[in-house]
Amino acid sequence: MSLSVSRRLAAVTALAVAGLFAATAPAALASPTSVAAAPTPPDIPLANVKAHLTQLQSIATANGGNRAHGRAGYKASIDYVKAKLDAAGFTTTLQTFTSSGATGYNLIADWPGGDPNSVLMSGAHLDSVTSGAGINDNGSGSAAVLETALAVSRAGLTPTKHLRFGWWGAEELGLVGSKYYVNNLPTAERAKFAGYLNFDMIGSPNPGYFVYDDDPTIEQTFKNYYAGLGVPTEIETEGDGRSDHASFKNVGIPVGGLFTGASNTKTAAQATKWGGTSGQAFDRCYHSSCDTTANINDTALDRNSDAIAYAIWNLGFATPVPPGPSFENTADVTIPDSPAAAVNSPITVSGVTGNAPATTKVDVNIVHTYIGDLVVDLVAPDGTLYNLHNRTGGSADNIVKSVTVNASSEVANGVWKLQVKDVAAQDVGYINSWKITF
Ligand code: DTR
Ligand code: CA
Ligand code: ZN
Ligand code: ZN
Repeated sequence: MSLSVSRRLAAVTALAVAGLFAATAPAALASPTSVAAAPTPPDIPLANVKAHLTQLQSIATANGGNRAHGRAGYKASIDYVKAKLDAAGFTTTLQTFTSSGATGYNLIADWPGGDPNSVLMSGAHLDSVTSGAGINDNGSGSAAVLETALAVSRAGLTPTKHLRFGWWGAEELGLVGSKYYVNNLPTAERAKFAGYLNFDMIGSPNPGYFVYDDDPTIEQTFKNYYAGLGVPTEIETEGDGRSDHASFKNVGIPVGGLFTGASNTKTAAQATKWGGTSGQAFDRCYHSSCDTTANINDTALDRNSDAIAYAIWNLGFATPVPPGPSFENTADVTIPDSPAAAVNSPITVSGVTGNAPATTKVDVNIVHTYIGDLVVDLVAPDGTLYNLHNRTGGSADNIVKSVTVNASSEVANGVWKLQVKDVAAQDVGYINSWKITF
C-alpha cells in the first residue's frame, strides 16, 4: 500500500527541500563535462585484440568449428578469458545456468576499488552460433572488452566508479546468459549500476559506425570519441533489443554501446562517409561458417577497442551529479484501446526553484501488450509536449525506461502530466507509475 500521492509528494518535497532526498533509481551517469581528474585513456593495441581473436579461432578449430553454448568450444573460450583476468588481478566469478539442456557460463570480473554503489559495467557475449567460430559475432566484442580490462590492470586504474566486466553465455539463444545475470541481481544491486556498456559485433568487414541511442550520457560519450576522430556515426537501428544490453535496459539500468552492423546492407550514402562497399551487407558472414579471423575490419576493431577505453576512462571517473528532487505518481491509470482520447497521470511539483534542467529525467513504467500502439508524451505545466515514445517497439510488452528531456524552458513548479494515447486497435494496458527528476 503506497502513500497517497499528495502525502508522498509532500514528504518528498520536504526531503527534497532539506536536501535529504535520496534517489532510489539506478545511480545516474554524470555528463562527460562533470569528469573529475580522468587520466587520458590509453590506446588499446590492435595486435593484442587480434591475438585474442587468434586464440578464439584456434579454440573453435579444435572444438568442432564453433564456440556455441553447450559446446566444448564455449567452455574453452570462457576458460581462456578467465585465466587472463585472474592473472591480471581481477576478482572473477563463473556463473552457471542451464539452457536447452546444457550448462551455460557467464564470467563476471570485478576490478577491485571504486565506489561499490556506483558500478560501471562493460560486457560482450562470448558464445558463437553453431555454424562457425563467431569471430566478429562476437569474438570482436569479447576480445576488445578483455583487452580493455587488461589495460585497466596495466594502468593500475583507480576510477571513481567500481568497474565490472562481463562475458555472456547463450546470447544467440535469446540473451539467456545476460538475462540470467540480471534476473539474479537483487534489486538493491541493480540500483547500484551507473550504466552497462554493450559490445556485440564491433569489427564487421564492411563496417558502419553505429552508436546505441539509449542513455544520453553514454551515447554522447561515444559520439564525443568519434567526433575526435572525425568519423561520423549513426544511431544503431538494426535491431533495438537484439543484444545483451536489452537485459539491463529492461530493469531500468542506463545502457549504451557500439555496433558495426550485421546482415543489413550498407547504403551508397554510408559507403561515401565510411568507405567500404555499398549494396553489400555490413557482415556477409553473419552467423555463417566464414565468420573467422578473416572476417574482421582492423580499422573498425581498432577504433571501437579504443572507444571502449575512452568510455570507461571518462565515465568511470565522472563524479555522479547528484540527482535533483524527484516526484512520482504510482496510481494506475487505464489506457483505453483506440479509438479513445489520451489519458494522463498528473504530478504536482512544488518547492523547486526556477526552471527544470536540460537533463530533466522521466522514468516511465507502462504495462501494455503492444507498445507499438502507444504515443507517450510528457506535458509541461504550460501544455508543452515532450515526446517520450512514438509507436516504436512493435508487439513488445511494457515500456520501462528513463528518458532525459531538455525542459530548461519550463518553470519546474506546476502540474506535469504523463500523457498516453493508444492509437491502434487491440491490446490494452495501464500507466503503472512515472517519476520526474529535476
Ligand atoms: N543479435 C546480435 C546481432 C545484432 C543484430 N542487431 C544488433 C544490434 C545491436 C547489437 C547486436 C545486434 C547477434 O546475433 O549476436
Ligand atoms: Ca587501438
Ligand atoms: Zn549472433
Ligand atoms: Zn552477437
